[in-house]
Amino acid sequence: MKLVLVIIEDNDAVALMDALIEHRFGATKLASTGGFLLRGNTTVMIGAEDSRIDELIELVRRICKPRKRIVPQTTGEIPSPAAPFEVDAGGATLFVLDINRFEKI
Ligand code: 2BA
Repeated sequence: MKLVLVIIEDNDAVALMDALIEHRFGATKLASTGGFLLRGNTTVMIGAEDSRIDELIELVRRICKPRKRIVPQTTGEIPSPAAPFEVDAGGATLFVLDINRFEKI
């Protein structure tokens, strides 16, 4: 058993959750905030059998496509007059963790 943490853009969340349901993966969706941009993103926790991890990663790859995004600079919450900058957005950041024990009570 593995726990896969998938951090994605909010824009991709609905499509990914739909695909996870369709492919019968159990998942929990959390609202999260990126440490660099300090903007909302989505973290999805998925517990899955080891044999299904490649299938899961392929699903994420198909739905969460990388793209560029222009981001205004801010000082805390306040927009700054400094030039906006470009970051890679979309795509997904995944962590695959070993799980010692999984129970539903
Ligand atoms: P953020 O930390 O808000 O980062 C958003 C995007 O900003 C990053 O996309 C990257 O393109 C850029 N970026 C991040 N740190 C940077 C830096 N020091 N200098 C220049 N550009 C930088 P991703 O790398 O695809 O990451 C997307 C989101 O995934 C991150 O949002 C964060 O929430 C999470 N993440 C990425 N790496 C992580 C890690 N090692 N541990 C935990 N979470 C991570």
